[in-house]
Amino acid sequence: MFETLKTQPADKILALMQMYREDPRDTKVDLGVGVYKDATGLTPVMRAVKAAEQKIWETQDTKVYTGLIGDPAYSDAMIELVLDGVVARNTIAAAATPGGTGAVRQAFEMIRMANANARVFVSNPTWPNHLSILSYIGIEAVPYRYFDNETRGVDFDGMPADLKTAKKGDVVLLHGCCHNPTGANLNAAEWDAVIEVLLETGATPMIDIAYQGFGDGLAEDAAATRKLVAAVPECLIAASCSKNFGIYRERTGLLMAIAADPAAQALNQGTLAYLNRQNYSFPPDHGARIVTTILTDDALRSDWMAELEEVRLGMLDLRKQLATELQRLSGSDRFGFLAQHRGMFSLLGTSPEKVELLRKEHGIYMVGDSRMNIAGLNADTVPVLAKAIIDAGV
Ligand code: PLP
Ligand code: TYF
Repeated sequence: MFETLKTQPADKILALMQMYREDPRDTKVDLGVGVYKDATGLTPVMRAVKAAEQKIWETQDTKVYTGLIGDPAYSDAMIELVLDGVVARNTIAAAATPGGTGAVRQAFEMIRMANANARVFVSNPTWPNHLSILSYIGIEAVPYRYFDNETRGVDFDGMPADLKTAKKGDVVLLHGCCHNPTGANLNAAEWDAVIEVLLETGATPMIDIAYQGFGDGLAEDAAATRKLVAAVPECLIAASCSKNFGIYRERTGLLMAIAADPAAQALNQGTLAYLNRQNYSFPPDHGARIVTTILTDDALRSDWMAELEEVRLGMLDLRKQLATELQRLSGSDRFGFLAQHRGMFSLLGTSPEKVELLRKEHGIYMVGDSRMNIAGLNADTVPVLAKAIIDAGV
């Protein structure tokens, strides 16, 4: 029967990872997949994660099933990390999921269950998985203007105008911070304007927050999410612990559904448990237990925060180095946006041909849309990249 299957398109980001591995040049530079790397190119296990794993190993006396929504202590810890008490706990339903991707997938399924005709408004561009999962489960994706290729900032003339065409029963997907793939983010006043549009249209917001702590700081990166959640009657949040805890392969995420009142919360909570059961019964526990152990232990939490802050500041420093070097080489400020962007990524805003040229001639691997993972750089490769960008005529 399986001869009827069709070949599916590969994930371009993951395919690039493979190409990089196969390139024999020792001068190659990997700016592809969104994984944090230190100056030596390693993705270390964070100190607090190691310590939490040791604590878990020493104290865990069973590996019996958790609940369908995971361990409630994990939900509580993550709700506090993301929302910090801005709405009453009894209005929030939550379920542990396999990574942020699992949370995104379950959120889309919940949307489809609630309204078979729902459309999901997505930024242009957005993380390719958003589009592919929406298409796979049969939800219409409606792009809204987001990236301005002239300024390499947010097109804030276009974005609210497009969001105004959403209706009650539609969903507006927003990146909570550190937009993937562009690195361009809304400022506080622009978030306020988006909240106004959401209130006017009655569309339901969904926030994907996968990089809390990678932009301006843990609290700063959640500020827009907190403000929005406090202002709107209902909201979905898909959170990932892959990046900020560096536990990519443990598959640790949380889906939150915030309702107007506790009665609606109960319905949401039951739906999240039902969806987990349909897809995998119990969500993975090890990563969630690491996160809970860290967040509920003062010493581990502060050590984790300190290491995360080092990671964040390191990426910010690389941004500044790259912008400065490009300013020197180009004699212009046209690359200043690199220092304004936040998170792991910046969209260079150049053509696929130039991206290919950078790969073939210079061994520089960035995603085809010209997304660069800033964490893939170090003090030695910043000048190499800057020179290649100028030589390629970007
Ligand atoms: N959402 C966005 C925007 C992402 O960039 C990612 C990737 O890290 C995720 C969600 C989910 O990642 P994961 O499933 O690895 O937690
Ligand atoms: O955008 C990225 O590079 C990360 C990692 O299917 C990732 O979000 C990439 C592709 C994918 C899942 C995660």
